[in-house]
Amino acid sequence: MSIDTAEHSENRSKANGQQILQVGPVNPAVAAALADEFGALRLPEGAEREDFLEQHADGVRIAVCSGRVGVDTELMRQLPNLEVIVNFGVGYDATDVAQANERGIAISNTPDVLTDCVADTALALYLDVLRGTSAADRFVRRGEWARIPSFPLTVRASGRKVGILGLGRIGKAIAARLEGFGCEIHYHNRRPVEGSPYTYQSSPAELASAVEVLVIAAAGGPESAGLVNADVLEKLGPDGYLVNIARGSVVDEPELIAALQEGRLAGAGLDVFANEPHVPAELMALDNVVLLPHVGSGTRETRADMAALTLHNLRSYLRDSTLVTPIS
Ligand code: 8YV
Repeated sequence: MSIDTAEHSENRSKANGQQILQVGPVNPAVAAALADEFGALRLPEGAEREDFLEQHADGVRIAVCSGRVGVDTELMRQLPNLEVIVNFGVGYDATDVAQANERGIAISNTPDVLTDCVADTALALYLDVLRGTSAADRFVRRGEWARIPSFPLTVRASGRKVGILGLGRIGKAIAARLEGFGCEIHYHNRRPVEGSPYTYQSSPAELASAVEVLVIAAAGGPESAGLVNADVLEKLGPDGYLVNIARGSVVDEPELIAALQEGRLAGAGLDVFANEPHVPAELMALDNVVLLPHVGSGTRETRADMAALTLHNLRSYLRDSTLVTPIS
């Protein structure tokens, strides 16, 4: 028997699959392990859900979810013996963290393994929205190049003043990449980051006033909701650009749409939206907006690493009630 198989059968003996609940769709490798290795329960959608919970809720100790679905207020209340939430994704804002804290329910997430890919996505959006690469691609595909010899000029991406909202792991990785483009980096964070070489600004509005491009890398959740509001967008101004790879909730989306439509903001590169997968038609209509379907961490390598870390947390909890990467 290989070590791996030995560990798996140990898990199986300790874990009663009826105590593990998969909430919502999860990464295929995680879903396969939950079903085949652990025999976990899966929360059904729709009409069957209440009957299922009546039958199984009391036995559930462990919930495994994606960051997009999380364990919300209502579901957490319906699971009286929940001990731990194993979250696939670095963000866990879809989970009711306040209730989890009150009840002593632990949460794990998947930090670090996705930092590079999310930062790369931020740079892809940065370059695209400033240099108009997606718009230029559309221009070529529409056959317009033959008619109009030159695509409209764009703006220089190198050497800009860029503000990072949220200088955590991902914010720092974005800043490091932007340094390679000769950018001057400013940031706002809940508190100044000790030893940071970048210029601290005391509020999102101060940050927006100081820079030409604002990149949002702050965690989602109640504390950051609506941080990028009408005032911040106004400070960024008609020559300013917004990039968001964090959470749609950090931005006041209707205000962002109004600013873009009225030419009070030069453009936006967005991987995240207020109500995913809904993307407002007003944004789709704008050529100076780059829209991605929340793919920040979406590479084969990173998703495999996130799946492995999710399962590592689950196995660790089953073994000795510890988590490898608990949220701090
Ligand atoms: C994932 C993310 O796509 O990690 C996060 O917080 O937003 C993305 O990496 C998502 O969480 C998967 O559920």
